[in-house]
Amino acid sequence: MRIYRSTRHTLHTPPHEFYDGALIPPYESAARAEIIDEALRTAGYTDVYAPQPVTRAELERIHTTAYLDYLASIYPAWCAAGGAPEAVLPSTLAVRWMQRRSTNPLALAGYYAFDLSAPIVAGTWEASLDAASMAASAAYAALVGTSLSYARCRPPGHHAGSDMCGGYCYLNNAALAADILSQGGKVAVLDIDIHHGNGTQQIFAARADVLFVSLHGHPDECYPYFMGFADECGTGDGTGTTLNMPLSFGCDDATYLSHIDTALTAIRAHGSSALVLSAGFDTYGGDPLGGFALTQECYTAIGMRCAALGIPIVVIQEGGYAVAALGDNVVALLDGLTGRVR
Ligand code: SP5
Ligand code: ZN
Repeated sequence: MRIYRSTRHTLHTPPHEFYDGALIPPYESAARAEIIDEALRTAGYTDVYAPQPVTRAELERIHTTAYLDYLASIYPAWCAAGGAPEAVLPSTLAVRWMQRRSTNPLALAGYYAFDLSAPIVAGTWEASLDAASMAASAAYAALVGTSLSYARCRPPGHHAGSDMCGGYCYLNNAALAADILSQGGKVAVLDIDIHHGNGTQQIFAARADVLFVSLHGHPDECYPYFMGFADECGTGDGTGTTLNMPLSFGCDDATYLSHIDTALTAIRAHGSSALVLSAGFDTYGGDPLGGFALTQECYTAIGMRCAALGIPIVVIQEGGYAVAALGDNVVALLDGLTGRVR
């Protein structure tokens, strides 16, 4: 198993996030990556690779040119326009019947975001590019025969749509990996973060060659609230290749694994030749941003079931905010995927 990682994520260290009315220290922190790296080392997962830089052309297959230009340039423009240097974090969002694009940097921040959970600082673009590069490198490795890779992406990506950031996400790492893998045939994305992968769903909504399957907290009670319902099935050519499985808070291992089995049946039926596992661990019992009750053992069980597909797997790190348990939970998933018994 290959591990892709780097230390450039530390360039993305926002001072705060806006959370249900308050500015708080960010849940999505560098400590998350550090505890994962330490747990992988301790567990003997040491086949570590540095990513090759993702190209602009690869990114433009899933994100718009204007959005990429925005991410690359907004921080200094925001500061020059009088925005607080602490972070680009908009006060006004473009929503429904007010969506005219502005050229004012203070307004653009509200045009390219769907929430206030994606603050941009000086190093956010560089860190996001590095995370995307890990996902792309892992996908290319799979295309030439690597059966399993884990991209320790930070910042995460599954909330980022073609032209919007949100939910700690800027570039959609899992979508990038899936798009690259689609050069080799049909691909499935299985999203197991507790939050619906709204960005990934939007990017692939109209594509029949990429199946998007998500298990997540029901939108009635769980972020991102406005998407992820069971009746969203895809659009146009992609009708039938989006499968949402919203689950109630309190979900336990047995309930979760029965839905994983349903997801894997759909992936087999699609004829996918590779799997992207959008792996969030905020389903863990006690996660401060979660509401499910999964145990560490459940991640091993998920991994074993995915491995039984018998196709190459690229694991993309998404959420997980019970930091003390995060490293062990990642190792548990990888143990299941590799068939390693401890
Ligand atoms: C990648 C990822 O996991 N992003 C998650 C972003 C969550 N953003 C804020 C969620 C606010 C929900 N408030 C629920 C209170 C639970 N105690
Ligand atoms: Zn999440």
